Amino acid sequence: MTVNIVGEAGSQAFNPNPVAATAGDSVVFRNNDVTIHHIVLDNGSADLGNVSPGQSTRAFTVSTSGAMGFHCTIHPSMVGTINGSVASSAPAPDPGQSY
Ligand SMILES: [Cu+2]
Repeated sequence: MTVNIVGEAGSQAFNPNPVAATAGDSVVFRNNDVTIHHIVLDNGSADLGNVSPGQSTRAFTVSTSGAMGFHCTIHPSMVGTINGSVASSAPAPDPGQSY
């Protein structure tokens, strides 16, 4: 999935934001802004490097569920969140069953 970088206005800099992802998804950031950006995950698990206008970062894989923050090292006000969820493989519980 692609997260677009659309400006430098804080949480408005990314679209979508927050990003809904499933563990195992690959995410890239595409720079649709007019200046260079450098996206990293807040927890340090991924540094996607500088990305020029019109370019995309390398992909990284969402490995965990829960909220993961990211930001731009060049413009620290640019912040966003990836909300990871685990792919559901279990069948839904039978609504007729009593416990
Ligand atoms: Cu930036």
